Amino acid sequence: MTNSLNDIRHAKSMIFIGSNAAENHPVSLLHILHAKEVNNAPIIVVDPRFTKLAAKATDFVRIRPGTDCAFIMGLINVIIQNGWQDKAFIDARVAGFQEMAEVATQYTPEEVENITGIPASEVTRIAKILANNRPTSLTWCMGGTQHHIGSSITRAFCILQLVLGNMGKSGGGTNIFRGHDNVQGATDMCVLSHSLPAYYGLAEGSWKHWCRVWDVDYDWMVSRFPDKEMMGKKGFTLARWYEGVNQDDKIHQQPLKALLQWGCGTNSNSQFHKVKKALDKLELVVIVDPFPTLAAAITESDNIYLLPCSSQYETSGSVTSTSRQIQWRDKIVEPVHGSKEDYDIMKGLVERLGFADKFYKNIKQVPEDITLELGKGSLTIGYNGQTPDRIKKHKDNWHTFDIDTLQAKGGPCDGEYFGMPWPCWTTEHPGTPILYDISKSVAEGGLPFRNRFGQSTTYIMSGREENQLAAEGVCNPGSEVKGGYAEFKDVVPGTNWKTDLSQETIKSAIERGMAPFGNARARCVVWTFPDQVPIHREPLHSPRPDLFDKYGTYDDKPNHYRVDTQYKSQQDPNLVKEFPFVITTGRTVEHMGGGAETRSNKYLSELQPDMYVEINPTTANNMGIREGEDVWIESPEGGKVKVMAKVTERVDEKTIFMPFHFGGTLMGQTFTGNYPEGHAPYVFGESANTCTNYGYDIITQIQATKDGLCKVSKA
Ligand SMILES: Nc1nc2c(c(=O)[nH]1)N[C@H]1C(S)=C(S)[C@@H](COP(=O)(O)OP(=O)(O)OC[C@H]3O[C@@H](n4cnc5c(=O)[nH]c(N)nc54)[C@H](O)[C@@H]3O)O[C@H]1N2
Ligand SMILES: Nc1nc2c(c(=O)[nH]1)N[C@H]1C(S)=C(S)[C@@H](COP(=O)(O)OP(=O)(O)OC[C@H]3O[C@@H](n4cnc5c(=O)[nH]c(N)nc54)[C@H](O)[C@@H]3O)O[C@H]1N2
Ligand SMILES: [Mo]
Repeated sequence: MTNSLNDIRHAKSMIFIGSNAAENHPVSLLHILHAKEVNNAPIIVVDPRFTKLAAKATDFVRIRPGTDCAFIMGLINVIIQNGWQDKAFIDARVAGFQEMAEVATQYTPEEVENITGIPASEVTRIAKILANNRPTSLTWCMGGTQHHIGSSITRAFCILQLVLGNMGKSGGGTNIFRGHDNVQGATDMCVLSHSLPAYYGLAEGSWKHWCRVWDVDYDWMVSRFPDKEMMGKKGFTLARWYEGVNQDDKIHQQPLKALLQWGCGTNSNSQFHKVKKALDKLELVVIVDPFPTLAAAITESDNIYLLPCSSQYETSGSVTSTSRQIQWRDKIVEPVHGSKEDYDIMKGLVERLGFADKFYKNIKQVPEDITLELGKGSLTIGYNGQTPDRIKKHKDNWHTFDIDTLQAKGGPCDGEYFGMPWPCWTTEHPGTPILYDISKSVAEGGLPFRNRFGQSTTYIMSGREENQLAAEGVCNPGSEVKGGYAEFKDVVPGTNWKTDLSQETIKSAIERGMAPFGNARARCVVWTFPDQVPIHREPLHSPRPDLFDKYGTYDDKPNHYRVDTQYKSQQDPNLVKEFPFVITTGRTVEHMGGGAETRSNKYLSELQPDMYVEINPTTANNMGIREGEDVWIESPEGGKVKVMAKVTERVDEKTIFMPFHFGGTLMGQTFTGNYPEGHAPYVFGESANTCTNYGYDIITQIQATKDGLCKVSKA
């Protein structure tokens, strides 16, 4: 999130695309509705469904799932054709604009209508609203990402904001409302398979950096891997761990024998029936969770251990909010029912694996020393200025911060921003409330765009050479260099701002009024991606095979996160004949994720006791289906669920929607008897993910759980 939830109060218009914040981020509505009421800011909601957020919108745009990139490129095209782009901003701070604009011309309003189902006149009308009401705050959530072109879609969102000149401005920005509590922190620590913490990647220099932070010998680290190639190779993703066992798609490493799930709902994986098959085959499954979770019930072999851990109320430590704020949590009660804190379980595991002398030798006081260690290493994102003492001071004085600006007025935190939003470069820095804002000095929380990709580039697409640094005279106030500059290095010989643990490099940059990471342009062209400029590609399983010639998918990608991944070989033009409905999935306010927590809460279970599928009344009438009756939903991958019909105009005639919070029943068989006695959730049902299709983003491997095809029939 470039801005913050609170900063949305300054928006002059808002666009939510693939976000149902009214159900999934209800607290944010406080700020969204403030902007609507006080600034008279229009709210545009782009969603295949008329959601609870759409009910608060001024403009609802119904879109066919998986076609957002075409819509956004269409908006960009209309904006440029009418000369509504922010020319000064683009000239000063954007790279690759020409190449991108050329691609956008293909997406005329009529072509956008053909692809997305949004009337051409609406495309032009929405573009005009955005042009006339700047700055716009743009929010996307999972409706934008869970597609095989999710990374192109999200890049298109960012480019739209660049074209309108809405980046680095209060009331503007790209504001991705994050998922779980502390998921921003989890992402920053990279609890993922493709990078070391803080986005350092897996290069040799990255390993050496973290070895220095952990005070672990680099050669010892190398000796832990079969070879150096494996050390630098991305691992399996959570979305496809089960391929390591089932190998329906060929894998490129040893088969998996054991699985440790630490706070994971299991039924959150697409093609869930394949997950169950893998769970049964594994030699060892360990679950660390406050609840037994579905894995415990659904696994039929006796290979499973449950390690009950405490919840957030029974532990303390630092967490990172969606607005990049670091916050301190105090323990409310001691762990109940003999559960242990996550820290204790982790320590016990590390001790038994024999690594405690390596990784725990500098951790004396838990959790303060952990926060300090991750801050010491995470220089890339400026986690070093937020010491436990400062974070606790913010918690104790939260009432001194202004709701509009997030800045403290007087008191012990005077002038600082709440939670010292990262990057917070030094222990004197106030935090960065808005990323890429050049109206303030870097020492006061301003920043330019980051220089990461060299200083000049010749585009492969056009052969044009362009300087990647910001234009002359474009910089934060007080900058010693009046214009673009490269990242800082060699202040301490042999290091750069990311690897200099003394932090002298960072300090010297700030003293000179400059950003440690340089002052560059934001890129519209990513020359290392398969689509250098975002383009539309039809969902793998699409209801529009007539578009495959022009907007087909990628070639299959072998050895992608260690798994051969299918694209073209999945895009079968005949599939729609047998599976004519588009399936999309998501959330409801009453439940959370896989539902282990909320279906174990009797009040929430009472509010939403049933698994259901949303079906349009016309579709239901044509099939003779009544509200509350059971229907079968079947996927092309062999998954099949029997669920209750919720007949509603929220969805159109070609689309169905299922929440993914249920579990306990799999293709008609119920497993709730397998929970430890007294631990089965109050309510259970089929999992939507038994019907989600094959499909993974070409860059991130996120599962395509928001588009796909299915068959619907009366049960
Ligand atoms: N109550 C509750 N709150 C939650 C969660 C929860 O489970 N329950 N989960 C948390 C987590 S982990 C996350 S990641 C966030 C997610 O928050 P959201 O992303 O808002 O949640 P979803 O309901 O999955 O999807 C949002 C919307 O995307 C729409 N959509 C589907 N396909 C498309 C498409 O192709 N294009 C567009 N434009 N829209 C599409 C869906 O109809 C849905 O209304 O919520 C967090 N908050
Ligand atoms: N079809 C479909 N599938 C989806 C999605 C979708 O929109 N549609 N969304 C995807 C997204 S965005 C997400 S984030 C995933 C979510 O999927 P999961 O993360 O698998 O789902 P949750 O149920 O939120 O799982 C969190 C688990 O953590 C446990 N937990 C809570 N607090 C603690 C704690 O302090 N310590 C430990 N150790 N455990 C704790 C909970 O009891 C729960 O079992 O689902 C993904 N899957
Ligand atoms: Mo999420």
